[in-house]
Amino acid sequence: ISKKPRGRGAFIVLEGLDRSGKTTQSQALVEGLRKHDVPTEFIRFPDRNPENPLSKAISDYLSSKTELDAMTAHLLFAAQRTEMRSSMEALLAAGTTLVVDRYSYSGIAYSMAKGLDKQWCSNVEAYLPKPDLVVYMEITPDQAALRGGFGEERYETRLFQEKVYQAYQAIKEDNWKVAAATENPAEIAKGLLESALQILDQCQALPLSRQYH
Ligand code: NYM
Repeated sequence: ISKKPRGRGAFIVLEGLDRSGKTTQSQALVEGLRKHDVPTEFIRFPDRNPENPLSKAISDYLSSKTELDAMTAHLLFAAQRTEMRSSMEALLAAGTTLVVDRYSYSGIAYSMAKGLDKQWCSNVEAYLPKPDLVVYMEITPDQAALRGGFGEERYETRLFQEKVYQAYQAIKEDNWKVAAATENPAEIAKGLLESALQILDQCQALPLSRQYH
């Protein structure tokens, strides 16, 4: 079996409001890439593994079992990304592409929605690896609300989602790929796979860079 030798993997992130379809699309993208013989792993933030102390602290916070100061909560989510950093970098270096459901931008957007300062929130993320591709699943809070009732978790209210939406508008970078979340899911998946394969080709020659540094 002859496979094209590959350099490093691509670091691909999906972002968006709750109910924007990120998880469905991330999983479709993983499948699509694997069908193209691209070694791919799926990661999500927050990770919810109950065996891991950081994950447990986050789950308890999201289910309102615990309360935390807004800055402390921000640091907790960022701590999980920091904890994962070396294993993510090792996978990428070994040629594995990572499809990541939420990353620093969720951290920043959800904390800004609570009134925290964008710069302070970003600083905490500064030394983490920067994605090669960020896909933003664009959906308005109105459209998201049409997808059925929100869940029970912290942040899953209409008013809060409105603030998160504004925060995403404020942090969106020019090179993000914006996908209309209300389009046909198969069409979205096709577009994302094309972008991912393209970025995979381009990023081979480039070192991984840092978020805001
Ligand atoms: N969330 C997620 C944050 O507030 N900060 C973060 O850094 C990350 C990664 O967790 N409402 C919030 C956004 C979501 C919640 O995410 C759980 P999901 O994708 O529903 O499991």
